[in-house]
Amino acid sequence: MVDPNRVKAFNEERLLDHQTHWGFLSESLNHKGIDVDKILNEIGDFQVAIPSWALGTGGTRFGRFPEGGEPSNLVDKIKDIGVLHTLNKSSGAVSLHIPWDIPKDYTAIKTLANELDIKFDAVNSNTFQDQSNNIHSYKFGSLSHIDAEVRKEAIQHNKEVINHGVELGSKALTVWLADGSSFAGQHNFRGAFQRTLDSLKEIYDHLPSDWKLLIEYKPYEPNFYSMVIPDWGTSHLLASKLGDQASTLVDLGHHLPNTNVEQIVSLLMHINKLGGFHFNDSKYGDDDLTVGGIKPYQLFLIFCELVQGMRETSNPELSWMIDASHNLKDPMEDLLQSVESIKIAYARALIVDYNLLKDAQAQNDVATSQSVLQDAFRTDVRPLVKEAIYQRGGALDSLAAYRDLNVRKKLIATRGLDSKSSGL
Ligand code: RM4
Ligand code: MN
Ligand code: MN
Repeated sequence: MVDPNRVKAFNEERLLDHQTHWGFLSESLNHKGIDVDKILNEIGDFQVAIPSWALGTGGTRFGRFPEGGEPSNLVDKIKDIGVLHTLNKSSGAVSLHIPWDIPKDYTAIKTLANELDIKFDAVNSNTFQDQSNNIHSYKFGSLSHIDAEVRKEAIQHNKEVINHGVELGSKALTVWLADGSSFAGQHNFRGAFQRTLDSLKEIYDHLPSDWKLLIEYKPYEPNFYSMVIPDWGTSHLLASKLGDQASTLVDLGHHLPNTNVEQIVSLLMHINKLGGFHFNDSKYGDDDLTVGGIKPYQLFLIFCELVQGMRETSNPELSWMIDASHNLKDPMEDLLQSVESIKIAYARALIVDYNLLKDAQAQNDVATSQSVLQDAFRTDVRPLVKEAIYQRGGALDSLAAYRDLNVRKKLIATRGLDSKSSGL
């Protein structure tokens, strides 16, 4: 684990440089009438959950090239998140995936997480793979399956996931279904939808009263003709039929190319039905690339809607999670970059002059509307994000600190080159 004193020493070397940049930026933000302390707090408070499967190297269906030193159990995974959080003070939550990461000793896991200032965010169920102890197969679906016995097993699994989450202090269950059909005629659409709704009702009835059910959607993959929950409309239809505790979860990669995700975010928040967010980036489909790596402007526009939604609607607090696959990079480096990207987009969205934007919109002044957004987007907010993290005790440059402290080398030395992480 990382010694906070090493982070301090690392920061000392960079402080002067940072202060020069921060001095300039804070002055110009003040000049624009922006409440800098308020924004610093908002950025500092923002925590993004790390999924328990993201600490290992991802792969494609062709191959996987691990770096070594991977955490092979939940304790090690939480320790790795502790390293990230010590460096960036922004990854103070874990999102567990069951059954890849079933907690064996709740008290021990909770104590460790508590020591590292890590909370338990949404728990994720998995009915997209058969597990060795499955009685039935999910080959032809789970909650939508034609056979009631298979549906029963999938429902029971989700209830067990809730029970694990209750023990740890989670407050939400995320359901992503791989259910669908790959050939025309394979499914009766209405039948598959109705069975899914009926199964979700049983899971919903098992939720504690202070829990949420977050429903993900995805247009294709692993099924390529139809998915039972292909889009936000279907997810919302299910959530609205289930009740107040159910809402839609937007995963950035789960859209057809060029979908206007920011509009989806805006409308879901307008009706208080946006429950959570999975961050990643993509060029073609569910590529699970580093968030902000390909389309940073889209990420910024999404954050503009999130910021306005958080200020102007009664949408409940969201569950934020990174949902990416790290094939080519050290997973921890990728996660540090992801969190930084998210905070940069958030910071840019926080400095938008929304009053000016609304005035311009009211006058149909299209050029000014665009300029207002681009003015914020083109501002280099990195010193703002650095300052927010620095004030919380994090590193001025988390990726450089990670490398400086030789974290991966040390993990390989203790865990070995072959240690493998559970997950996809
Ligand atoms: C899915 C979906 C889920 C995640 C799995 C691993 O595509 O994004 O959120 O749990 O992948
Ligand atoms: Mn997801
Ligand atoms: Mn996905």
